Amino acid sequence: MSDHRVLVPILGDQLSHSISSLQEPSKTGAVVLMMEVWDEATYVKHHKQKIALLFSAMRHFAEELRADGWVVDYVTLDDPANAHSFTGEVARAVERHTPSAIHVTEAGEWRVQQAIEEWADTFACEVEILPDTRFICDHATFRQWAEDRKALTMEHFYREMRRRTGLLMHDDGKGNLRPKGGDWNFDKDNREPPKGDMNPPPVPKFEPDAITLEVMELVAERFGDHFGDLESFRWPVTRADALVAADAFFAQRIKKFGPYQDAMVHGSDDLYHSMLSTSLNCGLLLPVELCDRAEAAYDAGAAPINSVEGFIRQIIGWREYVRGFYWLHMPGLESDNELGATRPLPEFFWTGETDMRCLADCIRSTREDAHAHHIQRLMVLGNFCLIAGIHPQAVQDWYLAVYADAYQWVELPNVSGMILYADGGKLATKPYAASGNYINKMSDYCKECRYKVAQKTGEDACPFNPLYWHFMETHRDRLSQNHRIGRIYATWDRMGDAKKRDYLDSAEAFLNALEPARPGWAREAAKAEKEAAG
Ligand code: FAD
Ligand code: DLZ
Ligand code: SF4
Repeated sequence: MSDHRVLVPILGDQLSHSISSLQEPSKTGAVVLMMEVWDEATYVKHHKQKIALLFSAMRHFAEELRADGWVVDYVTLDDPANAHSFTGEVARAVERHTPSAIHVTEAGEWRVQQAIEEWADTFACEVEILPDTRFICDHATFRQWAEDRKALTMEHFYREMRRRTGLLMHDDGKGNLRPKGGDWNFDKDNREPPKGDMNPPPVPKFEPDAITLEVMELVAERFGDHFGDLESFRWPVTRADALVAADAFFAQRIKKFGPYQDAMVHGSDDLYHSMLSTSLNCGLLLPVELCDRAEAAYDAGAAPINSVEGFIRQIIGWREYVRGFYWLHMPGLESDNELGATRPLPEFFWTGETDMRCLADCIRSTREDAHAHHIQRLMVLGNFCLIAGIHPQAVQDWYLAVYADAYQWVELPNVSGMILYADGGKLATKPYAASGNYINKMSDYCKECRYKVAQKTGEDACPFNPLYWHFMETHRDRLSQNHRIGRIYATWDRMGDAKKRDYLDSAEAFLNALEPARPGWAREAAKAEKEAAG
């Protein structure tokens, strides 16, 4: 029997030395359990780089813990006795170590949390589930904030988080806490279209070390049929590397992060974005430390307020808000489909083979880097899924599978709420539907596209144009009542019947020609494979 009495399972997105489960037990009285498990790697068929990122970061983190004096029991995927699931592996570890207690930090995802909550009944030891203190807002606080409100407006939540953390706040000399820069929100200054001579400084890339190379070999062998390129893997996999990436962002790119936040340039995935979400979401970096650094850049005069406020808003505003929203609305959020969308995801979301240059480029960067930046996810890929009426679960599975930063708590509110309006407007007050005009204004995509952005109908028209009006017409009953979007129907009605018919026919011709994704990519395929394997 082992002397170690507390078992501390650390999940793949809990790779922070400050994680709550590591704070209480003494190093000599604990065994840390880390598990590479088949079920987590395949419940959707994650991008190869996402699996490589997590396995490599987990292996590096285990080494760091050992160097720090912890006893770590690390189960690799190719362990012949691997039980394939978190609960199965904890059961094996309980047999090996006979702990008197399990201390675990709450899971990021609802599905995993359900499993953890059953451990107290499954195992003959005490199970303590600790809060994830890396987030600023705990579940109870978000619930309380949401309880008294009719609308869950992100901006109101964000201001509370500013007051609570003191980030970008100062005393006005009369004892009042005021936002730095004189305003709470500078979003209006963050909508510059791209310029030809932007030249963003390059994002640091990290050559795979021996651990990463070994993991990449494993991923190529075991997950070769998953979406995405593997050889181009260059993500940070340790805190030290993630700090190098953060240093580069704060030294070189944050200055222009704000103005070009919504810009899109063909062939350029990162522009002035931080590219830190993969490190943040698995725990290599912490949200508050990044916000502190952004504020320090502002205080030192090294970055303007619109960039710094925009960055901090994404993190203590949107990131915290979507997490609270997710836990408030799960499990229903997963199956919400307010607009009754039924179309399967098109095959080109996996192959990138489409003449729509904007979509092809976003899918290219998704395949090459397991990343696309926010406005690509929202206004190109997401906008297409919304106005083409793609089934929410197909869209959720795609986003969850293809991005290296995707975990359901952050992916689902963005997909169901922000892009698809599948939650019926709980998150966004109106659907973010747009024609080709928006993409043309904010990108250089349209100039060389086979479709003509200025053409409204017919075979050469930018498909976003007829799809936009087709979507508006399809959901007229509901959307004409929406005060933020309803007025658009006056424009539609002024077009007259023939023009309207033209739009609707063009959209239907385009939609009818879409090839649905072949089975094999997403959740259904993973389920069928698991059943076939017994
Ligand atoms: P930056 O542009 O540098 O932004 C800084 C940070 O702000 C990000 O690292 C991220 O932590 C946070 N952030 C920004 N926007 C959001 C947002 N809407 N929700 C939550 N956090 C935000 N982000 C994820 O981390 N995981 C996801 O699975 C994910 N899925 C998305 C799906 C859709 C449909 C949309 C529209 C957005 C999604 N986002 C997701 C948000 C955003 O696109 C990514 O966080 C961002 O592109 C990551 O790149 P970055 O680190 O360079 O971000
Ligand atoms: C995403 C993922 C993958 C691919 N693999 C593992 C794994 O093998 N072991 C692990 O501990 N976590 C993994 N994860 C993350 C989990 O699926 C899940 O997203 C987090 O535990 C949050 O609940
Ligand atoms: Fe995309 Fe339309 Fe522009 Fe082509 S013309 S790049 S399809 S928005």
